Amino acid sequence: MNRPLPPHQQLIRDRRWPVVGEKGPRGSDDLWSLSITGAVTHPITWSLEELSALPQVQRTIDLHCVTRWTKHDVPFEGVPLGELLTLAGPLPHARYISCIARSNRQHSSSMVLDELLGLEPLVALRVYGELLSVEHGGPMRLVVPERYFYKSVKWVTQIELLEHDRLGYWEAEAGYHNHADPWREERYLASNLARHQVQQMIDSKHLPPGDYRGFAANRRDLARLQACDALLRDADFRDANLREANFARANLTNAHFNGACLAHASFADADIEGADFSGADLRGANLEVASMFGATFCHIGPDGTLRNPAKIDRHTRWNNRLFDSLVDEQQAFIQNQLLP
Ligand SMILES: Nc1nc2c(c(=O)[nH]1)N[C@H]1C(S)=C(S)[C@@H](COP(=O)(O)O)O[C@H]1N2
Ligand SMILES: [Mo]
Repeated sequence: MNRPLPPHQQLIRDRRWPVVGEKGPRGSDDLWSLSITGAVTHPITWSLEELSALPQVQRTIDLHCVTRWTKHDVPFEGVPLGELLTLAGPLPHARYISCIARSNRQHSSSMVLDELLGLEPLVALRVYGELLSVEHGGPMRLVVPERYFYKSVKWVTQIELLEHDRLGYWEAEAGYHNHADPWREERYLASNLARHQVQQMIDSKHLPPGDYRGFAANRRDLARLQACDALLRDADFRDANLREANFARANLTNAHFNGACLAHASFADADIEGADFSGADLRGANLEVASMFGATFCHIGPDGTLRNPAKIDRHTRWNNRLFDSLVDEQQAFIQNQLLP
């Protein structure tokens, strides 16, 4: 059974899926409730007990994380958000919906109301027949089918209807696309870096700590680049010369390193979730990273053939503990390269 995957996603076959983003709510032992507020005729609050007593439905949903992993057929149970909203009665000018978490940073994400309802989202309380675990959003989380998983707010406690949109946490902080359709690969908004800024930093080969999302440096000569602590989500380093570059602690989520020379480069404690290293030269590189879910080191054709394998040698350093966080095919590829 080979169901199609959205573009550039990898399939997780385990029953477990990774914990992404915040790990827990604020005040986890206090009483839980869910409120619908804002542009509605009847603002309502349900306690967790009241929510659990409402009719529960089961929906089997595919999860698509923006950091390139997909997990099929996860059976969630809970209350359809649409039914809760009907009880609250959205006012005619309510066009957007913001879902707010009970977490330290008041995490939130928003969507166009009609569009969200069309996707039949769930306020989920259970998964695989058991209560949601805390790190996966228990006791209650939103689950939005057909959108990248960042729209599915964990520990949801308030749902606010709005006339004007209010960007969510990842959308505002990380430049994640506000529409988030995985089939159209709506991962990021375009970078807002000006070309002359990029050129200046390329010339100096120095990126002071800062936000360089979508940094366009493909084919550039950036040997010995200093980019410690830089935020380089979705950066384009394809076919660049990055020999001995230093990316210590950088955030390189979904960065593109295809075909780059990274010999003796350092990624110490960096985040390379969803980054693509296919065809890159990683000989002597330090990949003792902090996190690498969804990273790619070679492409695998439909018939199982390897395409564009990264060059790895026995001087490439790994955080072996994290091999488990790669999908099976990527793990197997690296382990084969490490055999004597
Ligand atoms: N409160 C809260 N909800 C959140 C996030 C977060 O950081 N805080 N991260 C989002 C992202 S990016 C993803 S991929 C999913 C991860 O859910 P999981 O930890 O169950 O995999 O939750 C989403 N909901
Ligand atoms: Mo995500």
